[in-house]
Amino acid sequence: SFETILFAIEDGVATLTLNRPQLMNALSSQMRREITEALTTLPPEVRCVVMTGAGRGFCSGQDLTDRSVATSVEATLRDEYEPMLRAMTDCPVPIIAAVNGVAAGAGANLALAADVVIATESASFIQAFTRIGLIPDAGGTFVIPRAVGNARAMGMMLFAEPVSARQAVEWGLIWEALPDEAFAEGVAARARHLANGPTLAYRAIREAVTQSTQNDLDSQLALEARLQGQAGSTRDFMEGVSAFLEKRPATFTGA
Ligand code: T3D
Repeated sequence: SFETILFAIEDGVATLTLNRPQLMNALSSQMRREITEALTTLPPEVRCVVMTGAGRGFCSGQDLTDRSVATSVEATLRDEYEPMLRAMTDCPVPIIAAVNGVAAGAGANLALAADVVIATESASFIQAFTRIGLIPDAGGTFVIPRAVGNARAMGMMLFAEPVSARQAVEWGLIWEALPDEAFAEGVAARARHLANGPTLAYRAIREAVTQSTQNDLDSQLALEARLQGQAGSTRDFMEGVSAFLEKRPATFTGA
């Protein structure tokens, strides 16, 4: 069992809640290890993960009270942040970041590493790093310029100002911003949708979209053919086509 996160599974949805609300869910070493462990040991019934934060914030990034002077920042990134980010990008099922409040520093980039980011309208995203003399990490320099272009990425990173959830949607940084009162039910509906969907197709989509940043068109078309070959041999594909022809909703099992 975990001490810094809550982890609960219901109807195929695993909810991972960062749970140090007194520090706006700052990432301690233990929390990074617990997130990594939770995501790499998901039971097979889990078909969607929701990551969220306890209290009024999502995550304030590196716990600035947890730094041992002896540990180098480089080693922390390599040994703890990178495995955590990898556990997200290698996760066999889709991850929704449900950004319930401010997401700062590595906390913002943790959210942006999810497949889908849904924020409450009062949330914001802050590349806070330069305020303390650091550079964006936890994948931020990879994801952000690709999502919003260099002009906005550089502005976010150099000025370290909060970007509101609505602005983040307008810029294409996140999927959706919901009014605070509709947030919990909106996230739950999206999670149910994914947990009842064609899980193997979702995984292949993530792979194709990830590879597209490196591939030329020929390689990407070849990759699509290979991944579609996999999707086309799933039971979910047979079911999807049968359901369409029989004019009924499909029942996907993730196989
Ligand atoms: O190894 C390495 O260091 C490399 C890795 C670096 C990765 C990084 O993430 S570096 C960036 C670290 N994060 C930050 O610099 C953000 C720091 N926090 C803030 O800027 C603000 O707290 C927030 C914008 C997140 C929220 O502001 P606000 O006004 O809503 O809340 P608050 O009052 O500032 O915070 C509430 C409490 O949480 C407060 O404690 P207190 O006064 O009630 O005892 C505050 O000190 C604490 N807290 C917030 N963020 C952190 C934190 N404590 C430790 N670490 C934090 N990151």
